[in-house]
Amino acid sequence: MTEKKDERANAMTSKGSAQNDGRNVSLEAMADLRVFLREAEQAGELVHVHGADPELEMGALFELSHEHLYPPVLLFDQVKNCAPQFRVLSNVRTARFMVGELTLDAVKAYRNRPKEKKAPIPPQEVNYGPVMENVIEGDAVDVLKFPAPRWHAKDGGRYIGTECVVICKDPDSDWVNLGTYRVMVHDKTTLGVFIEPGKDGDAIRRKYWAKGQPCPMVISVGQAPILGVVASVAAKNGESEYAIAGGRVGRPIRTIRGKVTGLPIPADAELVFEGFMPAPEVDARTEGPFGEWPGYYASDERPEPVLQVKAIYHRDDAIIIGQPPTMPTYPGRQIKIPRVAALWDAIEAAGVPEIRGVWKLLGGGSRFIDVIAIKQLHPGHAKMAGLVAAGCGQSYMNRLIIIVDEDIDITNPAEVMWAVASRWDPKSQTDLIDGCWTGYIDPRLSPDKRANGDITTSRMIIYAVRPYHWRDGFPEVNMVDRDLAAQVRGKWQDQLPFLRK
Ligand SMILES: Cc1cc2nc3c(=O)[nH]c(=O)nc-3n(C[C@H](O)[C@H](O)[C@H](O)COP(=O)(O)O)c2cc1C
Ligand SMILES: [Mn+2]
Repeated sequence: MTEKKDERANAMTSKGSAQNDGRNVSLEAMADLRVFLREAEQAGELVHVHGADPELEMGALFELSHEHLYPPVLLFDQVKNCAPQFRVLSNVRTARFMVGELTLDAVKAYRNRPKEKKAPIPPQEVNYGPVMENVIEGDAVDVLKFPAPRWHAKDGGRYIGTECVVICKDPDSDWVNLGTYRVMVHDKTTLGVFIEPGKDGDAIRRKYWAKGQPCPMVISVGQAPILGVVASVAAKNGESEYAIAGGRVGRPIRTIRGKVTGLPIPADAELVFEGFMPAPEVDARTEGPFGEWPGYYASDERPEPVLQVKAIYHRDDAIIIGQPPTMPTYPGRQIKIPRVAALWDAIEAAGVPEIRGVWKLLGGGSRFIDVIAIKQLHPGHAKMAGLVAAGCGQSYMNRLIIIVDEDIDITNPAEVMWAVASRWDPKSQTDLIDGCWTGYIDPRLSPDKRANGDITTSRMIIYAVRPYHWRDGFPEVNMVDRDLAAQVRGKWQDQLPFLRK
């Protein structure tokens, strides 16, 4: 289909498609988990799993689903030893109809998206929503009756919150913050929440504790996909993720005032816990270990504050989102287009010209290994790109930056390593930088640094580019010209099946 036809097709579905870049998800599916479920079924991406065991079996099935670049959307029902009406839904934000093509063109399209999509729309308070179908208070509160899998073998507990949304409000203003922090089940009325130092949620709870008060808090463990998207990205201080989400889906997010805390709860959330988080001096329990995205249980176990649950709200047949980390070696650990785009933006914002592509090498997850293609304009240009990438705000938990020339297909790991093999002189084309920003879940953070609170590691920049001053004399590449290859493929593929992709 040509681009024009594509646009018309999107317009005719009257679904208000989110993008024109191959994504078919409707805005309403981003705004409503039940609509998402229907569209996943229509797209043929939904797989029902009956009767799986929350003790490691669901975790294993989930992990194996990540052997696929587009993991199936898994709907676990009749979960073993759980009330049959509650369900667990996995792989929402990796569905093919939601993410579209994972290509450099998709990154470019994302960076060029129209500005009006960014204008926030404040949430709208309503009196009733499906989350109020069941209201549980007082002695009836029991978080143990909902499915909470032990996902990885050495997890220190059962985790009900993985891709959840934790809501709290700044005590000194109207600012309501949404953040995704993992949530472990301790007992009937107690949930452990792991909020790393420096996160907005951490700053807010400390303000209450400084006044000698517990922090009012709401945790939603099943909600509109867009709420999970905005909760997992840091917004500017004072900016409401509810409003950002509304802007993205083109309508206000509807909220209900919590009975206990007054906090705004998503009106169509699936399962919500409401209560207070006292200071750790008052109540703290052992949290972790938990299998984390770098592929280790690095943050181990330590005392963390807890949510004392005072009320539970849920839909009759609540759907809990289950999205624990899996090893970054799996294809299903897709590249995050917005994250790559943000790094590209940061490098350009620092004034580095001719960036031709930004990507991540599989194995490094969405942080550890950056690959940047440039068209070298002058001596020192590659160095500029490398140093900015290593030092910009997007460089959290980076280990390695590889700069390559613009002829390298940076989405192909073999080509990237070929550039390293053939254009890099380790001694003269490498920078090592000490004392860079990392996090507690970095497995290479040494025990003594961890103990001292020195949360930094070193990082390396590899300039796998033809040295600028002798680039014209550098041996020529003997690969078939890419345009010629495409032309020949087009001409012959009907007769020669090996040419078909
Ligand atoms: C699936 C998932 C799980 C996450 N788990 C945690 C976590 O347990 N603790 C944490 O501090 N951040 C976690 N994050 C990262 C935070 O969500 C992210 O830093 C976000 O900006 C936090 O919100 P805030 O900036 O409002 O504090 C997770 C992100 C995702 C996508
Ligand atoms: Mn925030």
